[in-house]
Amino acid sequence: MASNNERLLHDLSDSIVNLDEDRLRRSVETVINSKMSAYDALMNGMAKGMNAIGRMYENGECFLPELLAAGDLMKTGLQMLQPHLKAEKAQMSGRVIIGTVQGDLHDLGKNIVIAILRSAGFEVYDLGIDVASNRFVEKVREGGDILAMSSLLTTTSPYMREVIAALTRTGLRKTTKVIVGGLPVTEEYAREIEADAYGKDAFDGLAKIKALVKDKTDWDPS
Ligand code: B12
Repeated sequence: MASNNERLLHDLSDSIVNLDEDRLRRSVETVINSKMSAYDALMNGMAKGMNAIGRMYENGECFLPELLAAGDLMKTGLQMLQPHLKAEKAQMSGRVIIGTVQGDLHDLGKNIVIAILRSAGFEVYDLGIDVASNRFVEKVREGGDILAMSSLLTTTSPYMREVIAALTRTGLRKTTKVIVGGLPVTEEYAREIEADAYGKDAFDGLAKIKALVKDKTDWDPS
């Protein structure tokens, strides 16, 4: 028999797949009043539903408006859960500039990364989606310790290399740590494009960013 937690995760996933906002809100309220972690609800409930409706879309079982509506529901759920996301506070905080790279409109994963970073005490500036390299560079120049980039498409992940090259050209690479993440990105790819770190998911990203900030603070450029 399914446990209460399993049932709740299933409800979260199912309400995304069936675009049922009332059921999603009720399920999220139940999570908030239960012992389940908000992150578990997000990743093992809602994100599973998102991936399931993505597969349905690929198989022609639903259409783009449904996929987009499911994305909006993910955002609603994330907003409700955000105050309840608990991450161990970072000992040293820093300013993170984040965005989804040019040509790419996927932001659900990036938004989860932002929510986790904020809950750990980081100041995060979100450049949004479809971000060109000059916008990343401008924002880093205004003051950023970490540049974080997201890409969900194999066609857009190479753009991360361009952004890193632009940072190098402008002399900002020396003082900025770069982390990359998203579905087609791997540890190996991050090394290849000379990023400083790769984050598999939001909590891995948080751990890597904490380490990068420590590295940056320990490092004396003189
Ligand atoms: C939802 C979705 C969409 C939505 C996006 C809505 C939105 N607001 O984001 C819409 C409908 C707009 C869309 C459009 C398209 N999509 Co789409 N989409 C998806 C889908 C189903 C889910 C992605 C998602 O949100 N997952 C849930 C989140 C929580 O997970 P996540 O994004 O992976 O993020 C986690 C980690 O990756 C990581 N992470 C992510 N970013 C970062 C950054 C940092 C710094 C760190 C540390 C970590 C990190 O942490 C996150 C949380 O743990 C995927 C399929 C899939 N299984 O992923 C396809 C998918 C990504 N899409 C795909 C495609 C092809 C497209 C389109 C080209 C479709 C088309 N033919 O029009 C367009 C492209 C539009 C564009 N220019 O970007 C392909 C990509 C294939 C490829 N090899 O490139 C996929 C894989 C589907 C498939 N199997 O074919 N899509």
